[in-house]
Amino acid sequence: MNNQGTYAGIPNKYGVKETAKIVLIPVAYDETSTWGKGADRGPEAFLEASENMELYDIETDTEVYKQGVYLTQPLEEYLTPEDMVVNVHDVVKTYLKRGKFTTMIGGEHSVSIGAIRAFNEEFKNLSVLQIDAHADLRAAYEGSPYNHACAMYEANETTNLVQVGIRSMDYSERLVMNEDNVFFAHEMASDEYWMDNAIDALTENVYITFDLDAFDPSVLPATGTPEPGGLMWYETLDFLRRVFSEKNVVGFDIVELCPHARSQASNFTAAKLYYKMLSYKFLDDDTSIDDETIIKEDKQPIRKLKEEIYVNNEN
Ligand SMILES: [Mn+2]
Repeated sequence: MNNQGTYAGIPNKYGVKETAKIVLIPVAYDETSTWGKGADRGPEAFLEASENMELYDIETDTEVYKQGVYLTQPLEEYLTPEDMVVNVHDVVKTYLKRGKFTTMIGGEHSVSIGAIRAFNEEFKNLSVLQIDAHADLRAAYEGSPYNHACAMYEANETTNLVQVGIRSMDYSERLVMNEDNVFFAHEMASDEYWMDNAIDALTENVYITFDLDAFDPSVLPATGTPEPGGLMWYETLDFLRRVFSEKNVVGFDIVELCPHARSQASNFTAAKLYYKMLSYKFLDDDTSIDDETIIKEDKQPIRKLKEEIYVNNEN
């Protein structure tokens, strides 16, 4: 990834490290994906789409970027998966120590391992809410415990893991899974109480790891391992808004955006999801519109999307 401007092209004064309440860490990493490669290009496509997104949120009547969003340099170019996990842990920990609301855009799902480790050290009785098509509970895969298929193994051992949207796994994962905390997609389709029950399964402090393949492929096709029968847009927003309102969400990540030239809408879906989650988090803080701030502040110049973001566009 190249050196970059502010998140979403927000005015510089809202992107200052010292004063921003929110930190966004791009992790451009894709070493272990087994099928569709390209999640390392996810952060750049996400940031480009974010720059082309309106910053006023109609539903909440807020402009959450005014809380300040500091965009860090991208984390990338690791020699080993272990190096990646250790570095993500250290960087996330640095911002948690500074009291920042710390968020991350991946990258493949293994980028969450180090982040969850850092949050679990900083927050008592942490729940991890994993929204995902896949259980990701293997202890090791293709020789590594840091494969994306193992992204939640450690969280399952060390936190209260709640899994939502699951519709693909190996039988062996069922043996380590806490099924009271699992909301399978085929059950969610016919259970009108799944949101209540999932929220009841969470403790007060919640870290959300959102794998974009949780969405139905009709909502977001550009992901490394798509699965049919996923979450729709508005039910996802309903659920997230409830989680943010009823629990103390301490941070989150969004992973597995795998940009594709023929489905650029996916980049915008990921960008909007991120902004919605911030809007829900800071709903009670004052970023509502008042007439004195209505004078439009100029956004930064918009970057042009480079062709090389797309790796799967041969056909
Ligand atoms: Mn997944």
